[in-house]
Amino acid sequence: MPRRRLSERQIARIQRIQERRRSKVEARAELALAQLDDEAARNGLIVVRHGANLIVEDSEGACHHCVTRQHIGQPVCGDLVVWQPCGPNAGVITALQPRETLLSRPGTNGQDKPLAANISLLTIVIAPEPAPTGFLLDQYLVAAERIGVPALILCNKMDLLDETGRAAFLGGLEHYAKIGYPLLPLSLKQDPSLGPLREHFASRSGILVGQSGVGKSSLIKALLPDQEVQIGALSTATGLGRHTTSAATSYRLDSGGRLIDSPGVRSFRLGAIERTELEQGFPEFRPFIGRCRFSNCQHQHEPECAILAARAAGRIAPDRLLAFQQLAKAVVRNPD
Ligand SMILES: Nc1nc2c(ncn2[C@@H]2O[C@H](COP(=O)(O)OP(=O)(O)OP(=O)(O)O)[C@@H](O)[C@H]2O)c(=O)[nH]1
Ligand SMILES: [Mg+2]
Ligand SMILES: [Zn+2]
Repeated sequence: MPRRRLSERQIARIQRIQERRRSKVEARAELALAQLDDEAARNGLIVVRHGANLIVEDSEGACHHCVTRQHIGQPVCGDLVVWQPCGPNAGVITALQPRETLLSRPGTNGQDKPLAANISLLTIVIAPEPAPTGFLLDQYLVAAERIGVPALILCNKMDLLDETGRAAFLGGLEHYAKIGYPLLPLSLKQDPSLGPLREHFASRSGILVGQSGVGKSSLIKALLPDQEVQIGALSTATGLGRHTTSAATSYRLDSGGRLIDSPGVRSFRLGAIERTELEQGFPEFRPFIGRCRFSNCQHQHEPECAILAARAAGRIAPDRLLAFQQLAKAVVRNPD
């Protein structure tokens, strides 16, 4: 269905309604707080956020429905917070702890929207079906480099390919492993135990990202059979609609690590970034950066371009250079 464009008046009206709603929640939070004493303040972790409603996990693993005070910022999944209980399994978030990392994606208004906080491993899930599109993988890898966390590439649903198809699929990705992004082929259908995967997540704070339908939630469900996780099978009750993940949700692993399931995307766009930042997002480019003849080299077809020379020498994969060139056109702020 084509998306309807809203008039400025309609947008202003929606904003006023949202503001009213926010003030109501804020008033509720303040009222609850007025009746509490500071001594009750506790630490917690945001499990999931649905608009103004958040679920906070306490240090014993129990979950509480919380509202938040507006002026403390926007807590997101994975954030560490201070909260005060008010009533059974309910509370008010009163402070946001400093974040170690923050993964964002651009919102519809052009501003970055925080997705998950404090992650220490970005896991990009791909599959033969739905087939990878639009340099999504490369964009996520740039995002990982920007926030300084390691990335892991999970190739799920390998059961859908025969031996030749599998060799072709994985062969096309081999260069990622060479530049330091581990590649883990798996099939939940054939090996639901996920042995090698568990090791990667042990005592880390991981997130699964990627296209809708690649099996992110299924992977979490297989790791945590006792938890309720929404899997995208067709609804058996109605035959309509898919249980696709709607909000980033954090799960506690037995190993002490955590894993965040995130809503699938059709495409991911890095927010507008500088060319130098995009270049740094391709770690295999780094030895060659600053060595081109022109200081503002676009690495397209300029003479004496060190990046093009590195591709010709087999030190940069052609697909990665192509991804860089496409992304440079799409996301670089003030391209010259
Ligand atoms: N053949 C095959 N199917 C799988 C495998 N893993 C998951 N699936 C199926 O893929 C479909 C989508 O799985 P989900 O786990 O909901 O995918 P998701 O990535 O969480 O999707 P979103 O929540 O929309 O982002 C389900 O029907 C799963 O049963 C696998 O290894 N092989
Ligand atoms: Mg899902
Ligand atoms: Zn160049």
